[in-house]
Amino acid sequence: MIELLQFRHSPYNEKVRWALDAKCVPHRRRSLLPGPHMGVVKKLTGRTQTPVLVLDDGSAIDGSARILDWLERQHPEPRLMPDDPAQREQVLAIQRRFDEDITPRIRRAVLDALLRRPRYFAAVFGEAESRLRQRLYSLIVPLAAPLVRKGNGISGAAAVADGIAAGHEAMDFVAAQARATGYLVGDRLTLADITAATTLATLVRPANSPMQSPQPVDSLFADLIAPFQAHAAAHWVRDIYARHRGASADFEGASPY
Ligand SMILES: N[C@@H](CCC(=O)N[C@@H](CS)C(=O)NCC(=O)O)C(=O)O
Repeated sequence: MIELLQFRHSPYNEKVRWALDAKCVPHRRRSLLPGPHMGVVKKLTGRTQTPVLVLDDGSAIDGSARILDWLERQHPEPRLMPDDPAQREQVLAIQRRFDEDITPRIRRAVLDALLRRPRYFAAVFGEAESRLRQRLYSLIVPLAAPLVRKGNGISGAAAVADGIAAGHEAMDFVAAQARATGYLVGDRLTLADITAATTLATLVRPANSPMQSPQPVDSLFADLIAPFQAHAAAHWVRDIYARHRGASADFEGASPY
């Protein structure tokens, strides 16, 4: 059975989980803790980024866009790409914009707030772990924080402000783009919707996403995401999750299908 090596709280990982679930691809999920994940992932891909999909023959694919491309070819139904070539280009352009610009910028603001609360950080990423392991992990977080900040370009207050600006930019784009049909490209769900919804899920925390837990939300993190909640795009995220995300969004181990 193929295996997804993942972080629980991550837009790129959630994008791949959604596509696997939508296509009912039997798979196993293994949640890794940021930091300790490096040894495991590097052995497979030579890099350290998640998500990683390990195929039945032991080969590994990383990069959410590459994984989605593989999935669309191997498991074409239901289709997450339009048939029309111009619309396909539009979907890929939206995916690129989020993957390469919007998502890393928003992540700076999100990670900054989480790193300031080591226990909450440990709960967010270590929900599948025992309380004791979460506690031990929370003691490492402050030590690793400078490296995490450097690796993600969190260079100071300006980078955090830019991350918040990226959240507003993304929400304005989504609200305008989805106004006509409820979808970002054409009149049905595509990878563009999944990419935008999973990125914005870190700010909106829709039901049925791992980004909704743990509860209660840390107060600093709550302050960060509060200004986004009433935006039309936040309603779009909740609605698209409710209508399209399906019931098996969050599980550890083997998939129920
Ligand atoms: N472009 C990559 C980005 C993946 C990425 O940035 N993953 C982050 C989690 S959100 C990660 O694994 N960071 C840890 C690391 O790079 O060591 C994709 O689309 O999959």
